[in-house]
Amino acid sequence: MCCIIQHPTKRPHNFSYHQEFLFMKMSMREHSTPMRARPQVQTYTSWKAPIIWERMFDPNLYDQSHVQHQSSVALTVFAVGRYLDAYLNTFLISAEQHFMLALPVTYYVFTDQPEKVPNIKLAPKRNMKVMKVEKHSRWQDISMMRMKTISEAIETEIRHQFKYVFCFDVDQEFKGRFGTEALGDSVALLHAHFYKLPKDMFTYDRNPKSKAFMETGDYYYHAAIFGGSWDNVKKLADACYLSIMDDKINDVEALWHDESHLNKYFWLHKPSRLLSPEYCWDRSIGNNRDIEVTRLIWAPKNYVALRDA
Ligand code: UD2
Repeated sequence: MCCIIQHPTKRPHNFSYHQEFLFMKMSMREHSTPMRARPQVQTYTSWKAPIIWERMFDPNLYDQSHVQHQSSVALTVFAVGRYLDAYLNTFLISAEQHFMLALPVTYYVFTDQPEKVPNIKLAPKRNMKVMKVEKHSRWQDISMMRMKTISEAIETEIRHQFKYVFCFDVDQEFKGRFGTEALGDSVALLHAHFYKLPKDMFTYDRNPKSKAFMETGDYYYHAAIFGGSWDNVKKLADACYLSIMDDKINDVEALWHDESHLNKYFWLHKPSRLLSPEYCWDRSIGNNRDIEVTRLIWAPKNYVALRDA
């Protein structure tokens, strides 16, 4: 097995700065929130030995953990409007090279232009389903209403065929192994821009009128990736969608849209697995000595050209 999943309470002696930081934050939270249910947070981290191993071998060839877990994964991704031409091809081709290679995977591509979805050659036991969705006029609604679509797709299709669901932004490119080590009942991702910052700099929603309002939290999670067992992802999507609609009724919008609601949800319902920012890294971040493997990177953003008015 090439990966180490380290439980925070069993602290190894050779922690890197990043691992030390995560351990410290988890320990602080354990002590500071005694009345809350103790989170069973696990962190997947990079270690030198496994990385060397990864560079020498293709771990997916030896990865048989899915046989034990009988895992199958649905990946949802939205490519609406100009995002399809700009990002979808790269996202899918790179996913075929790195995402859960040992497992049966079906890509659920949600788009307003099904006829433009590229015809990607998929490996055996891997499929793609293209689902037509309405194009909301505001980009904020395209982003937020994904929660409703995800919930409906889980209810009608995914729950009958798959154990796990992973939900991705499309403007990303896989660069390294993103395998079974990332599976869990409820999976969240540390935001690359916030994981080293003090809590008072987290951009939670601070408007008491919004359902996403948070006075305090533990981490700042990134909405570009979340996942888990289908029932947990459905609960998350339903809760976020309900909060988003409550806000609409009350004429408020959370600061970071679906991401604000997702942060509130994971504050109240702790994830069981926490992915390091190496699972969604922004290469423009200068201080990256603690990130030894970048498994997925942000694609260049071009909001002016891609988001419709
Ligand atoms: C950030 C988060 C995103 C969400 C958003 C909320 C990143 C990488 N992602 O995204 O998860 O919380 O903030 O504001 O930082 N999309 C379309 N067509 C559109 C607009 C959006 O398909 O016209 C889809 C697409 O899959 C895209 C996703 O929605 O990746 C999120 O929208 P974004 O990438 O424009 O927002 P961004 O990068 O600020």
